[in-house]
Amino acid sequence: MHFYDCSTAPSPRRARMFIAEKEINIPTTEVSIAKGEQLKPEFLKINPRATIPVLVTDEGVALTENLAIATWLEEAHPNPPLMGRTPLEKAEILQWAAIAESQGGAAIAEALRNGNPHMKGRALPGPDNYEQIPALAERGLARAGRFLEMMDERMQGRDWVAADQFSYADITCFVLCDFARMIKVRIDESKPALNAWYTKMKDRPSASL
Ligand SMILES: N[C@@H](CCC(=O)N[C@@H](CS)C(=O)NCC(=O)O)C(=O)O
Repeated sequence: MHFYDCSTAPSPRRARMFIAEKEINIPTTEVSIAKGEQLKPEFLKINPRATIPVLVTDEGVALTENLAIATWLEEAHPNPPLMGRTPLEKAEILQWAAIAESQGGAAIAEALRNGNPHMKGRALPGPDNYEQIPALAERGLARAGRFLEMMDERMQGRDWVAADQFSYADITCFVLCDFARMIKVRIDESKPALNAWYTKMKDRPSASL
């Protein structure tokens, strides 16, 4: 196996946390998005869609989506279970990861990629260049704020995001909530339930990698 990581980006951080929580050692290569290494021919041979993370399996298959990486690792290394044990647990975990991606991750990316002058012409990840749309930056900012409010509501009276256990859903929600800092949307005492869970998540050794 080989893992392609980028220490500054949220999607690879999700996979990195998942691997760490599973206590698996995988040889890793850092791909710097800041230096544009994801667009170099060497990397495009590994993932033509030019995104990170990538986990290349022993069979040589490149898994380029967090869900694929997590699902595959869970099958190969079932303990500790991070994708749920019962059908309902599995469904709830996938549901909350999907909600976080569409309501949180997409909103934050919209705000950051359409508003940051360093991302001019790179409004979407991937091999093609897209121009920024300033109105999307504004909309993304508003949606990211709503995402944190929704997460605060979700965390009221619960320890974990889904299925009453630490899971892939917590990793996804934590990384995306944390990444909202990049657009100056922060978790604070105004969201006590979210803040308590976020503080607990931040203390996990996998969160500091
Ligand atoms: N759906 C993918 C998303 C991968 C993705 O968009 N990665 C971003 C970093 S967070 C990337 O590679 N960006 C490259 C770029 O900005 O050019 C996943 O689940 O991991």
